[in-house]
Amino acid sequence: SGEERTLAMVKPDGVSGNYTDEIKRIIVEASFSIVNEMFTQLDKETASAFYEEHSSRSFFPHLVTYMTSGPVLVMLLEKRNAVSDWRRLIGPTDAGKAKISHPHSIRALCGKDSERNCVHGSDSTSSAEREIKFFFKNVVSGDTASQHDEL
Ligand code: YYY
Ligand code: MG
Repeated sequence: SGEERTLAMVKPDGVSGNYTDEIKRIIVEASFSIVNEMFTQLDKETASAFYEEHSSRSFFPHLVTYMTSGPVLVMLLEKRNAVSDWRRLIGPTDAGKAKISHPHSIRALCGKDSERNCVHGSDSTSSAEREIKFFFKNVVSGDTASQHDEL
């Protein structure tokens, strides 16, 4: 069918700033289906494992603190070209720069800087596969009833 899946997340600053409804409107408007979603609070271990690829970076401890500072909304999105379309919608990592270079992006809308950038998106189809499994272990194609049993 050409459908593709990606993992999206509204990070703690997006949730506490009450941006989830607006972000979901943007998602639906852009023709994504929300296949599954989960509102959850990440603990240190889960946030560290999710961002494992960045574990040697200087910003990592601070990133983990930020990601565990409040609840997040994790969403499994589906459409054609979901991975690249969602990355384009969220804009560049540094939300401060996004406000200038991509003023209509989601990170420009609700992010603040290179850490508190409001939303996550998988950066490739292989990352998407890993991240979807990370949060929605029990999802098989077409199954919408699932949960993360380690949270
Ligand atoms: O995929 P994306 O979220 O756009 O950026 P990554 O380079 O994968 O970094 C992941 C995450 O780490 C980013 O969303 C915020 C945080 N971060 C940071 O706190 N400081 C940086 N200089 C770079 C990234
Ligand atoms: Mg990334």
